[in-house]
Amino acid sequence: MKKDVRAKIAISGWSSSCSPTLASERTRLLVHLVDVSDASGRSDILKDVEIILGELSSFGADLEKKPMIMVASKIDVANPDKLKKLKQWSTRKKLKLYPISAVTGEGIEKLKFAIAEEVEKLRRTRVSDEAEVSAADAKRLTTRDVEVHGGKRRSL
Ligand SMILES: Nc1nc2c(ncn2[C@@H]2O[C@H](COP(=O)(O)OP(=O)(O)O)[C@@H](O)[C@H]2O)c(=O)[nH]1
Ligand SMILES: [Mg+2]
Repeated sequence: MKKDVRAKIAISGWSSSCSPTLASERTRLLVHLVDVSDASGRSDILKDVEIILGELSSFGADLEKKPMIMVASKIDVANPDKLKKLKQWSTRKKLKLYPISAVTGEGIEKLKFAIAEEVEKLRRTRVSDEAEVSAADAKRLTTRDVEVHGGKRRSL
């Protein structure tokens, strides 16, 4: 891979002291920002998107399996062809795409609300998953023996 292609993968909660696995545990949602202008000097937008996805997989922490939303950035100076390709790709992958511009502010509020909504949804899903596990645990505890720390067993 060419060095200039390597993206800065900014993952919330991921610092240099944090392993990809820990980052993965802390990450509910990926926001994949794609520059749809010609400022980058790069021509094949979809190839670049796939490279980023490949990089995510290469960490081996299941980051690529996280829910993801797409963002088309620099929409004020978009290359219409790149934008069209990204739209088609996102539709094919069933991913939502939000166009934004840091210069005009277009789409920023919409994106912020969409991120908040998605994260909230994912948070609720996790809480209900945990509730299911607790219910299963409670059921297990109705049997005569329970496992205690240190692997010893005692009767209820
Ligand atoms: N026209 C336009 N320029 C932008 C936008 N966002 C960032 N830039 C400019 O693009 C240049 C490179 O920034 P950016 O691509 O965001 O960061 P980099 O890839 O880390 O260098 C800077 O001069 C920014 O001011 C945008 O939405 N529209
Ligand atoms: Mg850039």
